[in-house]
Amino acid sequence: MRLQRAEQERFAAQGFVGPFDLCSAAQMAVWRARLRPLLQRHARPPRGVKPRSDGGQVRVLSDAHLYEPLVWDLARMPAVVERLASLLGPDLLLWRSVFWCKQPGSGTVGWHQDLFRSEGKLAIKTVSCWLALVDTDRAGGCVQLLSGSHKRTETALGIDSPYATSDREVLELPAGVAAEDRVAMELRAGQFFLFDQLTAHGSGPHHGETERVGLALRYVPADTAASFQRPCVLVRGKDRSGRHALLRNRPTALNRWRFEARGLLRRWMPR
Ligand SMILES: O=C(O)CCC(=O)C(=O)O
Repeated sequence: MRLQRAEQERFAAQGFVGPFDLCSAAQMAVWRARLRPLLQRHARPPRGVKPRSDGGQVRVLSDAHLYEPLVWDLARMPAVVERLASLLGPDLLLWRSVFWCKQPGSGTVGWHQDLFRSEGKLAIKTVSCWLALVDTDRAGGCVQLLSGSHKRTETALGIDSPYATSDREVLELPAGVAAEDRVAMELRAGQFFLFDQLTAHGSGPHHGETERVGLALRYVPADTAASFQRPCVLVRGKDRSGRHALLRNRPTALNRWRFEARGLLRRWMPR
């Protein structure tokens, strides 16, 4: 399940690699049905985005792995974690998760790089896994990536926002990016891809008929110099530094109330 050499080379050249299979579409339908109540109850428009009265909304739910055992289980699956180990080394932490739910009629998630910072520095070397909970194609607002963009800055790419959702009907190519560098990552339910935090990505408007749902899981090598304000989950190997606060046991819903009580969920997560 490790990445083949050619896949590692593709990741280095493009800034992403996939799709890979986590499970069958039928198995993912079971996961999705079990996760549906969580998303119905807790997914919200990203911070700064007004709820739309006509539906057609992008909704997110951050860090459910800290209190929802099913997300914790998905994030630790060998199909994901073993491939990540080929890129990030043997000791791995999960430090963040985000469900991305796009209702039919929702607009774009604009091009952005995930510039994760620790104490102001770009110190969090993250590789994300984006897992499809439903089939997602170009018409249904699948994630699109700019091949090779992890080697360029946002300014060089001509994209101006760290992150934005909008009602726009098209996800236009930034000026100066060649059309062949744009890749629409169409996935069937149960598939995933891996991408570097610096790879520019976004998603187009959703013209499909059912909600498009994906789970982005963000991983770092355990020896990262970054410090996190929330506990991480050790998904492989050891935290040899002993520096990180770890959530050691499979979580329970009670954790949600613990984190909320400490006000951490709201203060720490930007989306
Ligand atoms: O799912 C999407 O439409 C956007 C995903 C994204 O921006 C991310 O995972 O960082």
